[in-house]
Amino acid sequence: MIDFEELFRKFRFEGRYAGCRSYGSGHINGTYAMEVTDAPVRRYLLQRINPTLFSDVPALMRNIRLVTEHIRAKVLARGGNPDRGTLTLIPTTDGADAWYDGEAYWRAYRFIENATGYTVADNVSMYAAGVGFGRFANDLADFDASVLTDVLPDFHNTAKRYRDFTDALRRDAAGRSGTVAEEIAFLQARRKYADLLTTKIEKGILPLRVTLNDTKLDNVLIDNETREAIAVIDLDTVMKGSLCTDFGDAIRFGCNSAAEDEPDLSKVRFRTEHFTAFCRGYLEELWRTVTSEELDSMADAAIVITYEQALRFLADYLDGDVYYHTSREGQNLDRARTQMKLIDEMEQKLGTLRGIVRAEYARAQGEVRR
Ligand code: ADP
Ligand code: GN1
Ligand code: MG
Repeated sequence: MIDFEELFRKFRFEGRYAGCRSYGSGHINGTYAMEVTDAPVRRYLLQRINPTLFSDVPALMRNIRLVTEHIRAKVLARGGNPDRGTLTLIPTTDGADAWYDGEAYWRAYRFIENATGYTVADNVSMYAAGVGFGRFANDLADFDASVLTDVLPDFHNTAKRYRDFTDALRRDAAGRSGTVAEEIAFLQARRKYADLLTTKIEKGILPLRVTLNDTKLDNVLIDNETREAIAVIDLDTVMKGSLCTDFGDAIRFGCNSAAEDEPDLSKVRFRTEHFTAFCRGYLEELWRTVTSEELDSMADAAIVITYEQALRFLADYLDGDVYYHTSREGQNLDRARTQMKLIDEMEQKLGTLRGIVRAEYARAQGEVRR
């Protein structure tokens, strides 16, 4: 049992402890809303950082502090509210970024109220997410990526993810490989995707920038009233990477008409109008920054990153569900299958998707110049 009242005393919170409940839909950390009374704020966001995954939490927290300070200055410079425009860390009573309980680190943020992280998108939230992630990339365009620690090396190295998948298959730790022959064959037949982005990054064709590396739609908070993007959250994976990876991951998640773990595949469709909406917001923010190689790789990156995620989900299913939080049997397999359905649809529409990227880029240029 976690003693939340004791945890409350470890941070420089205002007010008095009034309760704590599990919160949000993340797959990695333990997230809680800590309620307080007698304070100007109603609650704080408290997280138990996944200790199996993150071995160097002080370095990770330093990354987050540096990046949020940088964005904070940008938000202030454009006259915005920095308490809503980025995450604000609440220090521990000792002035540290996180508190260690002997097993795991805990951290706390200001709670960004009246905002939602969507798990299934509509057009408006996809456009807003495009703006939010695009602005994030722009705000960090002048940030020196070399000062950040690579907390999860090879995180978006698809070739490495393919090798990990092959290892999981060989181990077959949960004895499940015989039941997913069709899924395994689907991924093996598309082996070419494993090298597509990785090679371009290694050769320097795609430049390295500061990227989020986890641009799920629910990692950008959208204002409940204005429906505008407020802040990008979930900064654990901020590292150097390619813009195409962030773009592809956002499309993978946001263009799905159903939830990531939807068991009924007839509900899972790739929403081309969401693709257009995201490109619009993203390129309105980033058209001055993107290179023509990045533009040319964006639509393909959506397939590659969806493929990478399918490898990861299926590998975790084969391993016996040890990485992603699951709440039911077969959830990681359902997740892998939704990714495969999306890949199949994107493959059929690839020409159209490439055209949309170009058209939205031209539109963004024209809109701003007009
Ligand atoms: P995970 O790494 O497990 O995905 P996140 O950092 O994304 O964890 O947090 C989980 C959820 O908690 C988010 O999807 C979002 O809904 C919510 N959340 C996170 N930080 C804040 C915050 N500062 N204010 C309000 N909600 C937040
Ligand atoms: C995890 O933390 P969360 O739920 O935003 C994962 C991502 C995956 C995603 C799939 C650190 O994201 O890489 O794309 O699940 N994060 C980590 O839903 O592994
Ligand atoms: Mg998250």
